[in-house]
Amino acid sequence: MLFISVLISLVLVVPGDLVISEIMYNPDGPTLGDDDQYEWIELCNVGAVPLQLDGMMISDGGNQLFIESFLLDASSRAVAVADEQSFTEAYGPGIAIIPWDGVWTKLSNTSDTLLLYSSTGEVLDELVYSDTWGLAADDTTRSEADGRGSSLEKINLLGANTEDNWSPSIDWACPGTDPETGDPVCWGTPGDINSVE
Ligand SMILES: [Ca+2]
Ligand SMILES: [Ca+2]
Repeated sequence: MLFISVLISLVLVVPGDLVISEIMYNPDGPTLGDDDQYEWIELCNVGAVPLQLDGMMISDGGNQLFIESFLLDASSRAVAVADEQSFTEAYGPGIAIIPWDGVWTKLSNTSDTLLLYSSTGEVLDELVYSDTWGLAADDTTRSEADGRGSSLEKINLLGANTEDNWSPSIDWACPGTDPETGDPVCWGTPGDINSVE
């Protein structure tokens, strides 16, 4: 077992191995709750070998999340969450949660730059998102991901972090109704394949 651990720790993580695959930057207040309790960031290991995330960092230029020891299997996802108790109460048990130290890097509800660093300080992924991403053509108000219950999901995990490759989540575990539109309110797919992939 020690031998296996040493081998894994020697795997050099390079850009493209690990990606930011989904974010909940503006949780729906009426059905979910406050941002500082219910925001989360999903990472996906799109490589072929397990990755040790210990020493990696997520930052938006303000606060930093220092990721602690966590082994993410190949083709698997896990989430860094603002508040583990709130997250588990909302989504239920069984979703892999990435342990971190520091202060939650609160995700802007307008636009933000999210950076994922390797343990050696290399930028593994960079997401510059906006609350205009995913705004439906016939909607003049706000995107489903902007406080209406959906998360923002990456469509092609191997593609670029451009607006056309990210979309509000759809059709998964819709526990509420949008008070403005009457539409179902979903909360994304943390730890699971994205609804728009
Ligand atoms: Ca937010
Ligand atoms: Ca997901």
